[in-house]
Amino acid sequence: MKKALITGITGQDGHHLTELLLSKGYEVHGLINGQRNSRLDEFSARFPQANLISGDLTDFSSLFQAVDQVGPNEVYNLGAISFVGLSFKQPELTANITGLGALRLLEAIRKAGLEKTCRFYQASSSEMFGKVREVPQTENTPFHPRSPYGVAKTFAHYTTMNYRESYGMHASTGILFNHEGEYRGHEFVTRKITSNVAKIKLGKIKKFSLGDLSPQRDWGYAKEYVEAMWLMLQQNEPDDYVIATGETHSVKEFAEAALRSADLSGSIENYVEFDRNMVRPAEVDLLVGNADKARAKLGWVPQLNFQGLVDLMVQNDLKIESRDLA
Ligand code: G4F
Repeated sequence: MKKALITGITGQDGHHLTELLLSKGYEVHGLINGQRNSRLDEFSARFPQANLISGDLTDFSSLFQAVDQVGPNEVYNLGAISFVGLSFKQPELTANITGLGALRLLEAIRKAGLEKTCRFYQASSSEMFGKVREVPQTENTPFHPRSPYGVAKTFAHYTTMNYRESYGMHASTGILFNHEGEYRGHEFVTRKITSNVAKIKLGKIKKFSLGDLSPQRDWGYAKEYVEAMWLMLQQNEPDDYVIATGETHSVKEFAEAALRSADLSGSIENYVEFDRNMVRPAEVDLLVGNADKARAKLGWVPQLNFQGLVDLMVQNDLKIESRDLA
């Protein structure tokens, strides 16, 4: 039985990846920082088979102990301060967890003597492209990060490549564009929109607020994106892959699609107010990825289209928001 160790296991991608690996017969281990919270309770209830180990990406000895104790065949580094907005408020913590965390984990694998047997996945991000140098973005597009989060992810990305080249590790990176779904945190714009649209539909609120509506993102379905992570670690050779749909839409278009999905008529101004506090010191204006390499080498193809993703999230939130009305 293959053993996997996942950091950030209670996050959106951790949920989907655990589901996928358990369905494939893996023994799944996950790193948690030891403090109870609602996400952890929800995760434990959903996946009682997963073994949760105390540890933290800021603490090398706990990482070494976890790697040494589990002896994983595959490590997925999904742990991060992943909310870009927060990274501007806590840049040092972001660098420590999101950037140095990857280095500590790779070093823990090496120090445990597993560098030749353990495969490593680094969750890189399209946020590294930032002020984009070309459209669409590929594995060869230069990086120009625009947030402490993007800078930290770029450090972790190059560190992963460096461990691959220096120590021959099977270490791959997935440059994942925005990916969303039913486990998405409410701080991210898509979930903020779909949960508030559901509340409006059910008469709980009349309006909600958003920041800049103009940024464009390449939004895909998280459940499909974790399959790409797994596929990367099944290849003979490690590599770097863009994972994206190839379509881009503005935040405004996402909100309009969500209103449509809930059969709410009228213009967006009837439902959305502007919140200056949500505007970032530097913005990423346009992301759209070219996943041709993943298509050719991994056989990975995105399935759910933009409106399908919006519908899935709105329907999920309508179900959740209806519960306390019953
Ligand atoms: O949903 P977001 O917070 O996602 P963002 O910043 O694109 O980052 C996500 O995708 C990255 C991949 O490119 C990941 F690496 C990262 O971990 C995360 O998953 O914001 C999307 C856009 C931004 O331009 C933001 O300024 O929406 C804009 N926005 C407008 N109003 C808002 C809001 N974002 C949030 N979170 N909340 C608002 O009210």
